[in-house]
Amino acid sequence: MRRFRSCFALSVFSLVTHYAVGSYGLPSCTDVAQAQNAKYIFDFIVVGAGPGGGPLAARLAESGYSVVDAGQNVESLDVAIPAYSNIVLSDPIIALNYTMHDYPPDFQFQNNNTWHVYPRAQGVGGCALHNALVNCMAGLKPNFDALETTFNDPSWSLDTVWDYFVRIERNLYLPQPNPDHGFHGWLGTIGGPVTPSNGSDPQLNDITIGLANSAPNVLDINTRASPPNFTMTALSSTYSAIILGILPLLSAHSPQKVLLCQPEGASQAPRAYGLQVAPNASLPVSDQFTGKVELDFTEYYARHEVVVSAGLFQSPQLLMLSGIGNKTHLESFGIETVVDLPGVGQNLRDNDEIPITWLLKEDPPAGNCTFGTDPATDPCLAAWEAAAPKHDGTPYTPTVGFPGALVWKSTDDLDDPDVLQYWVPAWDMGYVSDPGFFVNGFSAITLKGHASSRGTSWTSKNSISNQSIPPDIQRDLAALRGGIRTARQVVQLPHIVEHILQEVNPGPEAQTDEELNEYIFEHIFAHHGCCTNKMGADDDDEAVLDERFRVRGVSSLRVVDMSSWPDAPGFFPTTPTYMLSEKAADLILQDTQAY
Ligand SMILES: Cc1cc2nc3c(=O)[nH]c(=O)nc-3n(C[C@H](O)[C@H](O)[C@H](O)COP(=O)(O)OP(=O)(O)OC[C@H]3O[C@@H](n4cnc5c(N)ncnc54)[C@H](O)[C@@H]3O)c2cc1C
Ligand SMILES: *[C@@H]1O[C@H](CO)[C@@H](O)[C@H](O)[C@H]1NC(C)=O
Ligand SMILES: *[C@@H]1O[C@H](CO)[C@@H](O)[C@H](O)[C@H]1NC(C)=O
Ligand SMILES: *[C@@H]1O[C@H](CO)[C@@H](O)[C@H](O)[C@H]1NC(C)=O
Ligand SMILES: *[C@@H]1O[C@H](CO)[C@@H](O)[C@H](O)[C@H]1NC(C)=O
Ligand SMILES: *[C@@H]1O[C@H](CO)[C@@H](O)[C@H](O)[C@H]1NC(C)=O
Ligand SMILES: *[C@@H]1O[C@H](CO)[C@@H](O)[C@H](O)[C@H]1NC(C)=O
Ligand SMILES: *[C@@H]1O[C@H](CO)[C@@H](O)[C@H](O)[C@H]1NC(C)=O
Ligand SMILES: CC(=O)N[C@H]1CO[C@H](CO)[C@@H](O)[C@@H]1O
Repeated sequence: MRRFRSCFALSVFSLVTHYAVGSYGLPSCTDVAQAQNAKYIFDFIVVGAGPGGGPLAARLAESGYSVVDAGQNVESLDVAIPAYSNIVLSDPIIALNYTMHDYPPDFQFQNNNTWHVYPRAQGVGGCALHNALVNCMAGLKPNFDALETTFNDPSWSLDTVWDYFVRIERNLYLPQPNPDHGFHGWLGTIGGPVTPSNGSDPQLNDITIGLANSAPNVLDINTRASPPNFTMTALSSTYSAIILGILPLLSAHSPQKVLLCQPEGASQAPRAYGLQVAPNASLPVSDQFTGKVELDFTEYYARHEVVVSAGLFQSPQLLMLSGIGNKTHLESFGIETVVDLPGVGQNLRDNDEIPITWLLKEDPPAGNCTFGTDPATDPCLAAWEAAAPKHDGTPYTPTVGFPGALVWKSTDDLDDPDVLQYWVPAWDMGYVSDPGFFVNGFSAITLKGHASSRGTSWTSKNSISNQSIPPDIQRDLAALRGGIRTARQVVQLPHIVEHILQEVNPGPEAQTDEELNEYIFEHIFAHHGCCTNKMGADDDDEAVLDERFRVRGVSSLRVVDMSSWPDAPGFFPTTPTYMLSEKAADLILQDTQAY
């Protein structure tokens, strides 16, 4: 209870104050209710329509509640074709560029990526607008086992939560029925067990056969049972992000803070009753930001709840701007503390990824692709459009883009796989400023799930400054080195070796642990950041949320997005976060019926 002391002090204080007390305390909820402008009152306000907020907002609206959501609809080829995922990253309408400090300035290694941008997207779909659309449920058992144990609640078991995946999936690649998959949801999925693509490139077809031979148990990656330690899988991908046509959208409204009031009764926690927004204001990390201007504020009110789903950086920032966070930190920005919740912005986690790249002997047909917008000049786009609706067998088809993945345990003592390696028939050094480009590139990316690095997302009004702890944990580095070495063995297999011209990164001269470590430190990348408002038990001082996603010490306020996870979910976070969003919608609807 130590955590809530300041909020009790404040509630006693506000009993003797009145509405519009400004910085001296919270307005009384009774006064606020009378003052609310009916024009701007909704049942729920959801801030952010990414994988965390989108499905939840849609479910609340579907259940008859009025919901308002900040974000704009983006429709373009860039967000429809997974192969365009590198182009869409620089789309000025949606790009949000956060600055990331990988290592302390005095650390012996520095990342060789001069971009130093941590990409995020604004708009309906959130980062699902510009991500690689990988839909992967593997690696989640440790996450849900931990949640089940923390909350002593079987509704968090992987088996139970899996029902949400079945609910949302519209599987386009497996025969029905299948107890692990859904066929009627809103998330179209493609891919599945790998079959040599029937595309136009004999070289890639042959390599795919070689990859499949490297792990004879060709299994679906999205099954309730953990994938075996070394198995060939395929990644399935979505066509559609989130269909949110039913929502009234508030385009480009930038919330400044959550409005909080004090209910009658000293023992009651402050209540969230709305949002202060600045219409037409851009986030400082957006291309549309043209400098500081005087902001006009409008208030939107919520009859029931405010749900913050603005992603791993913006969600803790919004809480902090509302007076919810580490008291010492808030004071340093002159923000009055309503709830001293030191976990806000802490516990920044991510997956770690490291590429290994080769040149192939032949240029693949992707060499003819222009990644353009006109099928008349881009033969690959023409092929993609002609193959609608499934888009099978074209150079832009995601199953060609991801011919397969290997999943294994980095050490025998683990119960579940913690490493996933995906193969890309392209030059892929991750999200870097100057990746170089080779038409005949070929890459394997090793992704360490449940990585040990921790950081902080400290937030000031205009920037996100943060620090990640370098991956100096033996197990993480060993797992990444193991990935590079495994990939080198795989490309020696028949059907693959004859197509390899040469290894380029890190290059055959990097062999010892030390040489590989140096390469890893300089080229590690990640974009699955999370966990900055973690769910946790009552006795966990770092917990920001309880198991119903409620912000501790405040009523009618929840956080549902990547920041809600205590640990990075599995290997790819989007589909797990869609599930979280669906579960949160159920909990909110249950709790709302009780009003
Ligand atoms: C380049 C890249 C590739 C990726 N590839 C994959 C992949 O292949 N598979 C996978 O599973 N995951 C992938 N991810 C990760 C995944 O996309 C993210 O983890 C996920 O989108 C996070 O969801 P979210 O809802 O927490 O936040 P976000 O997706 O960041 O959504 C937050 C939303 O809130 C809005 N918002 C923020 N602040 C405000 C504000 N103040 N006012 C109003 N609205 C606001 C934003 O505009 C945005 O729409 C990738 C991520 C990146 C960046
Ligand atoms: C964000 O990054 C993209 C991709 O590199 C770039 O095109 C854009 O100019 C950047 N925007 C800002 C505001 O830095
Ligand atoms: C870092 O990048 C520069 C420029 O791209 C390149 O010349 C240099 O070799 C790189 N260093 C390493 C260690 O990869
Ligand atoms: C590959 O394409 C040919 C010709 O279009 C077709 O007959 C065959 O069935 C396809 N094979 C697969 C595995 O899709
Ligand atoms: C997978 O497990 C088997 C048997 O337990 C073991 O022999 C093998 O080395 C493991 N492979 C990897 C890549 O961990
Ligand atoms: C927002 O900008 C649009 C276009 O510039 C304008 O039409 C609209 O009135 C603005 N809204 C507010 C609330 O300022
Ligand atoms: C709060 O932030 C201050 C300043 O950064 C830090 O010293 C302190 O340890 C934090 N408190 C907690 C409980 O995390
Ligand atoms: C790519 O273009 C070259 C030259 O125009 C052509 O010979 C080749 O057939 C094309 N490849 C594919 C797969 O279309
Ligand atoms: C506020 C804060 O902690 N900022 C830090 C972010 O990371 C860089 C690099 O490690 C530090 O220099 C900043 O102080």
